[in-house]
Amino acid sequence: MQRATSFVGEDMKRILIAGAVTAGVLAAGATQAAAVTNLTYRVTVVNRTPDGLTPLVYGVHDQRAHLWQKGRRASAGMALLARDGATTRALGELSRKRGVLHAGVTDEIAPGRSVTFTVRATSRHRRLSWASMLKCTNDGFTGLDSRVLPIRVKSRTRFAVRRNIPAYDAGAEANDESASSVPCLGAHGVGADEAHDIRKHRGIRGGADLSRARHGWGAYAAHVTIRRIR
Ligand SMILES: [Ca+2]
Repeated sequence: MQRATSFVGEDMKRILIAGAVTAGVLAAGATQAAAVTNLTYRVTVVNRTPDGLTPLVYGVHDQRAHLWQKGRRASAGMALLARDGATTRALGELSRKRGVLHAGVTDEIAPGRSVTFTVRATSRHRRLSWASMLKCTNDGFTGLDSRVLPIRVKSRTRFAVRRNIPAYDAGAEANDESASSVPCLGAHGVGADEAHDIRKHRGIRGGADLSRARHGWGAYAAHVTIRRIR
């Protein structure tokens, strides 16, 4: 009887130890959860091309998600965005990816003008991606891929990420520069397919319906400023 009591006592001790370990794990988890910081950023994108930029598709995410990547094939949604400025499919794709905190669409940007939008992030979801089509191209776009957002704020006015951004070729549509396939020339729908990885855009060649002098954009297609505001 005494032995049985002792056995129960040992069991109780194990249960108490297990309970203490579980409580410790839960407490550690709670500490980690509490350590997540909410962050808010203001993003301004300036159109540096002589023609329009279509509405931006953007998202805030962790290291798992990408909207597009240089050197990789464009997704179906990104191909549609780059070929025709269509945002619905790209936004849907991005919204459903693992690690995405939130995603959205801005207004379009006229030449020389800008769009400003606010994004919320956390210390765990602190990367920004976006893309916008250059309307006077076949499948040219500009944007950021998984840009890490700054966490320190030196001052509200002085600290920001500022960056010039080139244009990329989505590798989905041949660059025929034809009025039958370039949206800014009145085309609806898309031109002939091509299939290569996303790469830096080689610019307007001229000789068809686009002119390098009128539609070319030089080294950069956009300028972005990212400022933490909270
Ligand atoms: Ca192309």
